[in-house]
Amino acid sequence: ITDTDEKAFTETIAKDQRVEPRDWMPEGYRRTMIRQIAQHAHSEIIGMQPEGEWITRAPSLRRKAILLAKVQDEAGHGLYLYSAAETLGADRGDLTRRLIEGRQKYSSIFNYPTLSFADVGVIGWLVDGAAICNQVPLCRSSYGPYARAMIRICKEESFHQRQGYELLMTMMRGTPAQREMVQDAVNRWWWPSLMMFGPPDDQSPNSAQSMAWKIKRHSNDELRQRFVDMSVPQAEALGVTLPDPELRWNDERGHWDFGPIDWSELKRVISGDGPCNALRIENRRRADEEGAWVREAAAAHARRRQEAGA
Ligand code: FAQ
Repeated sequence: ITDTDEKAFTETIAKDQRVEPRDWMPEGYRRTMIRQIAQHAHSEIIGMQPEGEWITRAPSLRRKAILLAKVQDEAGHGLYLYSAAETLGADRGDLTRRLIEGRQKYSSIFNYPTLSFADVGVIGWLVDGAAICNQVPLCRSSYGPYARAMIRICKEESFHQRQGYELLMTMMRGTPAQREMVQDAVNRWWWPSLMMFGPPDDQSPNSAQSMAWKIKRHSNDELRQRFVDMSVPQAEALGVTLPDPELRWNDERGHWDFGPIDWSELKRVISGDGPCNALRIENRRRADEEGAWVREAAAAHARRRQEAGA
């Protein structure tokens, strides 16, 4: 490391320019970026499971085609993000191993079960909605490959959110039983969606450094509030009740106040003890094992082509 390296990095951040793979960066910055990008990639890949369970049970060919496309998009986001992690020197196979061995995290939200088809709609509306709130500012994140990946991913997430909302609108126009399914799904997913934004600011160990490095542009609580403010009118338009008796408009703050979040639940789910953690990881481990021969064959093919060309 030279003084010039360090100065160039500091200037890049100060001028709101992008750090690129070839640039010198502090080890802590590299580690933080790999951690966040890997967690994000793992979330996309594990996140295929809750909705994927409904592909064979979708109520119509149209809904099946839509859901299949959405889950496929999530796979695409995951692979795209693993590529971004590789630009920092991470190895994709190693990241997957760390996930399977419980040494790297993925979003808490994907450890909840999908009990009815309304859950597919609510995941689109609330989970993709929360993901967009969190990810739009990441399009201006300081690490170039991550910021650029976010632009494309956010476009697809917006489509995902709309499909979820449209699905719920359709169900809300249906029978009383369908409306009840939607309300039940909203009741189960609302609080876990608020937890997606991470611990409160005063208990978020990574925030200060990530904000200084302009990896994060807003705090966890700011983005959570933005999500609540956005979701309340959408719930009204849909005709569902959000399961929080303390939700009320605060004229002074210009925001919706909401009730306390059960942070012990987030801790439990992050530490591996959520309703579906074991199942999600077991499925991922099996998929990794069953796909091993494909990866070996692809590597052998690439090797042979390279030898033939040389
Ligand atoms: N779940 O100090 P902080 C999607 C961890 S969207 C699990 O505040 P940070 C799309 C955190 O990693 C979901 N772990 O951390 C989709 C840290 O642990 P570590 C993915 C959580 O990084 C939709 C510790 O707690 N999106 O997949 C959670 O500054 C539908 C302390 O927290 C992203 O990953 C949690 N909810 O802020 C797919 C977005 N919250 O590593 C399919 C990018 C916190 O120190 C279907 N990530 N932790 O051991 C971020 O913006 C940030 O990493 C935060 C956390 C905001 C998640």
